[in-house]
This record gives sequence, structure tokens and C-alpha cells, in this order.
Amino acid sequence: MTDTLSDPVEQYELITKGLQEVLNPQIIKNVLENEKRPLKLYWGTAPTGKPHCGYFVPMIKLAHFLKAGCEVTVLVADLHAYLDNMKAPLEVVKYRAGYYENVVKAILTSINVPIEKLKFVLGSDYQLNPEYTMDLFKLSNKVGQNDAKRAGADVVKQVANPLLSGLIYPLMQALDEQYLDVDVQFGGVDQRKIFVLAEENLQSIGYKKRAHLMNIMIPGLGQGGKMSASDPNSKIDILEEPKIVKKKINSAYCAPGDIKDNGLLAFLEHVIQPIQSLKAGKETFNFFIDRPDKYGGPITYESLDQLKSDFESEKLSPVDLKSGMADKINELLAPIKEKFNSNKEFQEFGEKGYPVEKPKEEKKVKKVKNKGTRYPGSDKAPASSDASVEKATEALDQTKLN
Ligand code: STL
Repeated sequence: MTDTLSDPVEQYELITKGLQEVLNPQIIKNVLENEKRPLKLYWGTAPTGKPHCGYFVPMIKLAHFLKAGCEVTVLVADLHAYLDNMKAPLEVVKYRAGYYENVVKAILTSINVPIEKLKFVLGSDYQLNPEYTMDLFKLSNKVGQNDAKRAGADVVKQVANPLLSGLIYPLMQALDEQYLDVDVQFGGVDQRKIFVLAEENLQSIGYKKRAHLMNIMIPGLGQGGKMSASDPNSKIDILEEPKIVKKKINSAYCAPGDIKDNGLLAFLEHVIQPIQSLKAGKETFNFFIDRPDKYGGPITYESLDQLKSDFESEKLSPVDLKSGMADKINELLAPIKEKFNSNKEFQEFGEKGYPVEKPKEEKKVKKVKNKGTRYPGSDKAPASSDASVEKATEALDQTKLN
């Protein structure tokens, strides 16, 4: 795993392997082929809720970037976590940032990726400097409110009464490319609109346009696919207990014979297979299912296509797929949990970053009697305002995140 590639064509191939989209590939090719220097690249993450198994996906790409000889920076965007509707309140954000750094390092180490060359930067370490502030003001005189709002639409939590912070967020993310001195920013395809905003505006304040690399978003465990902060069953925490992993996998949506809308098969394809291939140094797949004898007995798949085709023809049942998946995920999480258990600082970041709240009394949402629209004093139709429902849902979401 320590050997890095030196041929520009091979490097480009590995850098872009498995991605959904590449914007401005010529910027990358120029660095590799003409400037002949290591490509500088960063991935940003905002330390909000606890990281879940979806984090394996960008980690696999960080492994590729390092193997391709890139200079890789991980930005722990603490101020962004605060600017996103205060998902991370200021009192806890520095612990969450420490927690995220430990999680990223633990995941990478668990999949045999050397992390000595990986650089970690905390957003607030440079984003509060006067030069950065001045650039933010300059950019705020170039980008319109509507464009800034649209850029953040897929990333910043959308609420009834949007805060100004949601407009600052994308502008700062654009500036980060300059201040982290990179050629490329990498992120999920949910970042696309912010990436385009950066491409369209950095030059107006005298900085160069960067290339952008985008990963696919993997679906969650529920039907219809998305991992959702407010549905704990849709995702598995990086430090989840084996029993809970089993329970969540067992309740995952997994229709017999349907290989399309299936979060488990997607996880096999986009996480398990790439990790096994990374570790082996060649394309590999190995998946053991401890199937009861009466259903055909234990089986090992050495090809994902074979597994999928058996699932599609219902030779492999959801129950058996789930049992193999739960074992595999627990195997994946075991070394990460070991790191956590043997590292006092990591534990402290977890406790202080995500303090366990005393069970709160159910918040009472004031019921408004539906008197219709024609009683004295009524000005509008709605009996219960959308805003109050939004607020109540938000309060619930927040409790789950914390
Ligand atoms: C999230 C979840 C996630 C990634 C991000 C935020 C990215 C944040 C970010 C902030 C500043 C940057 C780059 C990226 O410069 O998976 O809530």
C-alpha cells in the first residue's frame, strides 16, 4: 500500500476511479503531465452529527489519492458545522472536530491506508484571519443572494426561516480552495452547486479556478435510499454496537429479487468491494454467508455479479444476504472500535462533543383548534401553521443529532 504511482496516466485513472463526475479534468492533467508535481487536493467535512458508515466512501477515495501520489488535506470545517443552522453549537464544536479527525484516521488505518502524509486542517485556524474576512466581503460583492442560496440548497439544512449563515457557508467553502492552496476540491455530488459557485466566482476576486471531483452518494438502509440525520435506522454509526448493527441490517429495506433499490447491495459494491481491492492491491471480492444448512449451507461469493444474479433469481434470500452483511460490517467496524477503546482522547471528544442529554419531556406542540376560516379574528386559512410544525420537527431533529 505504500508504493505510489508515478505515471501521469495511471495517476489520473486512479484519482478519478469510480467517481460520478469530474469538472475541469484538464487542470488535473496539466499538473500531472506538464507541471510534473504532486496534485494538491482537499476534502472537507463539517463536524455535525456522529459519522456513519457512509464515511467509508470518501475514505476509499482518499486512499486512491494518496496512492496516486497526491498531497491530500482533510479540512475539518468546524465553522461550517456552526454556520449550518448551528448543527454544531459553539460549546461542543471543537470536541466534535477532534472526534471527526480521530474517526477519519481510524477508518483509514483500519483499511491499511498510511496516514503520515495526510494533512489535517481546522477551518477556524485560518478562517478568522483578517485576509480571509476581507476576501469573504469581496466575494459577497460578487455573488448574488439568490445564487448563494441556491448553491447551498443541497448541503445547508433548509428551514422555514433561512438564516444569513446559509449564504455565508458556500462563499467560505469557495474561499477554502484558495486558502488551502489546492488544485482540486473533492466531495460528494451533493456539493456540486457549491463547487460550481466556486468555479464561477473565484476569478472575480483574483484567484484561480479549481477542478472538482465528485463521489456518488450511497443510499441508506431505508426504502428510497437516502441516509437521513433524522432517521437513525437509515444509517449505521461508525462505533455502532454489533447487536445494533444486526438489528438495523435486519430491518433494512431489501425486497427479494430486487437488485436496484437495495442499500445493502450498494454498500457491497461501493464500500466492501473497493476496500477488499485496496487491501489486496488488485480487484478482489470475497463475501462469506454463514447460511443455515436447510437453506443451502454456508457459501462464499468471489464475484459481486454472481451474488447479484443469485439475489435477482432469488437463489439468495434477503435474510441470508442480511446475515452476511451484518457480519461483514461488524468485521469492518471492529478495528475502529478498538482504536476508540484504547484512546482516551478519542473517548473524551465523543463524550464532550456529543453529551448525552437527560431524556427530555415530550415537547408539546400547541394544538390550534380548527375553527375554520370564518371566525372573527381569522386572517388566513391554516389552522396549524406550517412554521410551527417545521419548528417542532427541527427541535426533534436537533435532539437526535445531539
Ligand atoms: C456536511 C457533510 C458532509 C460534507 C460537508 C458538510 C462539507 C463541508 C465543507 C465545508 C467547507 C469546505 C469544504 C467542505 O471548504 O459530508 O454537513
